[in-house]
Amino acid sequence: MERTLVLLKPDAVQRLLVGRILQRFEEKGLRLAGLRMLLLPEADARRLYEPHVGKPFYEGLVRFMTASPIVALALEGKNAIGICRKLLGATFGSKAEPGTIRGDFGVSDSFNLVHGSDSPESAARELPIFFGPRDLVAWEPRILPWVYDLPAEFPRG
Ligand code: IDP
Ligand code: MG
Repeated sequence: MERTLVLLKPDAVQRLLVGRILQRFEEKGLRLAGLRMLLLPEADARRLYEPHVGKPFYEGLVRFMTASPIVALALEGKNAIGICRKLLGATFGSKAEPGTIRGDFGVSDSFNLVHGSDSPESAARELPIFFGPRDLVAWEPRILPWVYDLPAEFPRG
C-alpha cells in the first residue's frame, strides 16, 4: 500500500467542489488516512513547491495557494500515487482529458483545483508538511477484498 498527498486547492474549496472531488478518490478505491482543512502558511507553500523555485509561475503559485483555505488529504491504496495522478489529469485544465478532475471541473492552467504527489519520493517529502504521525489513521475498510483481491481464505457465501 502507498500513501500520497492530495490537496484540494483554494479554487476547489471556493467553488464548493470539495465533496465531489473527494468522492472521486473514494469511489476509485482509495481511502482516507488523513484529512485537514487549513489556510496554508506561506513558508509551507514555499516548501511544498520548492522544486519550482525560480520558474515564472512560482510566486503566483505561492500567492494562489495561500490566498484562501485548502483541504489536505492523505490517501492510501495500492499504487495510490500513480492512480491519484491519473485521476487528477494533465496539469493544465485546458488540456486535461474529460473524465479527470481537472478535465471535468476546470479550464484554467494555474487554478487547476488539485495537487497530487508525483512519485514516492515526493509523497515522502510532502506528506509531513501537512500530517504528523498522530494525524494519520491506519485502518482498512471491510470492503477492501472486494475492491482489490479476494484472499485465498476468504469465506464462501
Ligand atoms: P502538477 O501540479 O500537475 O504536478 P507542476 O508542473 O508540478 O504540475 O506544477 C505545479 C503547479 O504549478 C500546477 O499544478 C499549477 O497550479 C502551477 N503551474 C504549473 N505550470 C504553470 C504555468 O505554466 N502557468 C501557471 N501555473 C502553472
Ligand atoms: Mg508537480
